[in-house]
Amino acid sequence: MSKKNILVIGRANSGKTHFFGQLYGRLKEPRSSLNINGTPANLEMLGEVFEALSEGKASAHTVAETWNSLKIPLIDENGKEFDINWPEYAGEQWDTIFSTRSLDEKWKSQLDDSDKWLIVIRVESEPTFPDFLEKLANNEKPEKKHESPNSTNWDANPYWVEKLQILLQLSKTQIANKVQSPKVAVLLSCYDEVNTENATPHMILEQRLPMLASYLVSNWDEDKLSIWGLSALGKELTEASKDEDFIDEGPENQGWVISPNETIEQKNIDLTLPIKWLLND
Ligand SMILES: Nc1nc2c(ncn2[C@@H]2O[C@H](COP(=O)(O)OP(=O)(O)OP(=O)(O)O)[C@@H](O)[C@H]2O)c(=O)[nH]1
Ligand SMILES: [Mg+2]
Repeated sequence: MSKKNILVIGRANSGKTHFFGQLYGRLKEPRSSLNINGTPANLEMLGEVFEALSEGKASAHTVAETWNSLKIPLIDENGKEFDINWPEYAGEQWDTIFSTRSLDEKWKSQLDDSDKWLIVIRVESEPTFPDFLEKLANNEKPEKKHESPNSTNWDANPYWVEKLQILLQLSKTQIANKVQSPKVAVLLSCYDEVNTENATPHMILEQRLPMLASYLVSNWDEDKLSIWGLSALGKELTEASKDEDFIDEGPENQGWVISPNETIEQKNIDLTLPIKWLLND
């Protein structure tokens, strides 16, 4: 049996916890392409999100110090067994990693043990500064800002490229040739917020974060990179909502994923697909 850790990389409020809760529900559905194969030990760490979703509301933001990981035994359609270790933490921890360019012990061992990265990006909330870039292109001086750069006032393009470069360096990955390992799945989260028309997830990433898209494509082996659209909830929920679809049909019938070469017309309810792709060698 192979043991696999997935490094989940995503900012605060990008949808990691709700995806995790929904993914777990899907793993229990026989119609999914990956299924749970036993009961994880510390499932109570997901209790809050399960309870909130069954009441049709959103769960709270993950508390800053949180660092948990859930070991989930899985089995795929062909009877192949895996164990994945899924980290649950507050996205704001990336701010420290980004500004200090270093990892503490917990993160370091997580990085060393993961050869699969799941990058969660809520494209509609990523800050980009097209005006600034336009000024640079026209040789105009951008207004001087007095604040020093931090992870929230960077344009999302250089922010993500920088972050991935930091991680590649800390994981001692050679980039002279195209990266084969870690394998990377990018999930464009809260995809229900995005006006996609006929575009595939890859085209949306190119439109919204062109520098990140070209960085990924030029540095990763094409078989080791895939870009998905993900709506774990299918819609926005708040901590006060009592959504009837969630209450009546159940959270397991809400949410969808768009495969790399498909469009919003081809919503697939099987949220396990990106994980299955990551696990297949
Ligand atoms: N529209 C929409 N909103 C979503 C979806 N998934 C999550 N959200 C909302 O996004 C907010 C943040 O989601 P979380 O899952 O808590 O985000 P997180 O990445 O775990 O954030 P931290 O715990 O702060 O790191 C919540 O208020 C959810 O209601 C989705 O599929 N669609
Ligand atoms: Mg969270």
